[in-house]
Amino acid sequence: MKEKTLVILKPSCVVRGLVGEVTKRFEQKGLQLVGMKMCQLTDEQLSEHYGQHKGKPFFQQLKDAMMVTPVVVCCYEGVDAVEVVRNMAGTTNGRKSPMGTIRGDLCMSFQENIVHTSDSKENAEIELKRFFKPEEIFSYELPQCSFIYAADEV
Ligand code: FUP
Repeated sequence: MKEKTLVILKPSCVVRGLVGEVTKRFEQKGLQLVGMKMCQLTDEQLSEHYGQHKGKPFFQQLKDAMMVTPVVVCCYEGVDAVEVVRNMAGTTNGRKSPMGTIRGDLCMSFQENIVHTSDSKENAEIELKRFFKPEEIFSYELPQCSFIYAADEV
């Protein structure tokens, strides 16, 4: 079944000029871009988004780093999209993330790690609602769909 997931191209991605490189990878993989916008995140949004880290010593620093510049929020759709995108991002620490992953190839940091990706289907739904209005997520035909998936995969 196709599902949707959230990717945030963080300030480290925007400032280092890696937006094209990262989105190219998702495009080449066969994921469908169904939502994309640049926005300035707020402390309130980030307190909710990173709620699991509330009270930890790095919480404010993490939120501040996400507000240094605008970010690009993206919604990608595909079969098992949450897991596929998460695997493409790699592990949290860029210094340890395997080569071939976005973080492994493009960054040296735990926090300044280029992308946020939803970690489960449930969280993807919550996070997409947090950052997109319903009308900002699109539905359109992919003519090449039968070359991306076999008939019984979609
Ligand atoms: P991930 O799902 O890979 O983005 O990782 P987490 O949800 O664990 O972390 C969210 C963000 O908090 C990442 F940018 C890393 C940062 N973080 C720290 O800076 N210090 C920590 O101890 C844990 C997370």
